[in-house]
Amino acid sequence: MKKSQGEDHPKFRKNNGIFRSFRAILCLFLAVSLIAGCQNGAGQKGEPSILLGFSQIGSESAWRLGNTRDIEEQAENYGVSLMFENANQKQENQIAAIRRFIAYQVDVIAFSPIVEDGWDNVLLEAKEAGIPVILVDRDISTEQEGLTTCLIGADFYKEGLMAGEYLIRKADSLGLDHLNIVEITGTDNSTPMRQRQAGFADAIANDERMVILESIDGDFIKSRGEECMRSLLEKYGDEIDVVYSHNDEMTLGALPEIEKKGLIPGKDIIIISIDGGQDAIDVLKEGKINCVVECTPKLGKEVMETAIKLKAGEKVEGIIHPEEQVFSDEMNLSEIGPRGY
Ligand code: GYE
Repeated sequence: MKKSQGEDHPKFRKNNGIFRSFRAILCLFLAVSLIAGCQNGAGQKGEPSILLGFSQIGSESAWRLGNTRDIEEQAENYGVSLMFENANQKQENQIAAIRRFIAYQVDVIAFSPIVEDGWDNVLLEAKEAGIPVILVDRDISTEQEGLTTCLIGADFYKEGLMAGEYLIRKADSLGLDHLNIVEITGTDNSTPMRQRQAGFADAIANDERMVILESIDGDFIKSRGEECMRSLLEKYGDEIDVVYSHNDEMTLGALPEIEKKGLIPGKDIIIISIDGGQDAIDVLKEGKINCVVECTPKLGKEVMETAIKLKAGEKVEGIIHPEEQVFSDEMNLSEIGPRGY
């Protein structure tokens, strides 16, 4: 082939070399950015990459740890880049985390509000920044419109109802005509606390056998469950017929206190719990808990699917409640499989 003029000139050869290495560097750069793009959240099925800021409440329970694990696993499955922050049980830490997400210009913010009040300012800031917000697990209380896009979490009122309905069936089956109930509640002013209390109260409202002696704040924490049970036993002794506890952690804290008083949980006192984590199910199988209403922490799949839709500007459902069931001494307990949290 005819060489163009001057092609063999040393200067040209040199330039050609530079061009070749430039091309090689360019190819390398493109390849690296492509790989980085895939790892950085380009979805498996070619969805656009998305950055999700998630503010978790803390690590107070097996439920919460299971929820965190699930969010992290599902973010990976869906190719969503996750900025995860743990607020260690403090609302101000959650507010600061949301402000960092806004400053970082994440695509979507998701968070589990520890309590219902006090979110307006920070959520208005997110709205002004044009960042959609997903409520995970718990709800907020606000007069403002359009601060959040949707709520993905359990129907806590229904959980409370199911707990109350179980108790009515249990009283019927034992032929009891009076039951003194103590209630150990979750974090004051949190959605699960308010609704689990309301659902339970409504379920037993028309049953004259049921008397709630006291509701006491156990903050969803095991050590608080222990303290609450100790003080309830000091106050009411063996008058207590039923313990209705808003989560497994507090239940597991309360049981040894009952045993220390020489009473047998599950027999002398009917024990009702909520969550359905492995530890509580094991104790249910031992007979020391009578009923556990399930509350699943596995919300990650819905959170990721919703975040991807929001990033794409699509409409999302206002409320997503997972299906839940009741585990109790009315059923064949060997049928309950591993819980995964
Ligand atoms: O029941 C409790 C956790 O908000 C549903 O919070 C959640 C509750 C859950 O700490 O164990």
